[in-house]
Amino acid sequence: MPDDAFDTDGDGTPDTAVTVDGIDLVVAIDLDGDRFADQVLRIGPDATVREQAVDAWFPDHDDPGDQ
Ligand SMILES: [Ca+2]
Repeated sequence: MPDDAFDTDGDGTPDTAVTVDGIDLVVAIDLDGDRFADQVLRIGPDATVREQAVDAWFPDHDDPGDQ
């Protein structure tokens, strides 16, 4: 999770990051608290929500040198 991620469940660990990719809003959610996104939702300008593969958005999310 990036430093500006939100703690939506109040446990002190950021679990949700919101960013913009082009004209889409992208929401990355850490479901299990390991600080790596488990679910990525892409919200288009027409408000449709699509789930996106996490690896497509964070291809190097398992790289320990990436933090
Ligand atoms: Ca996780």
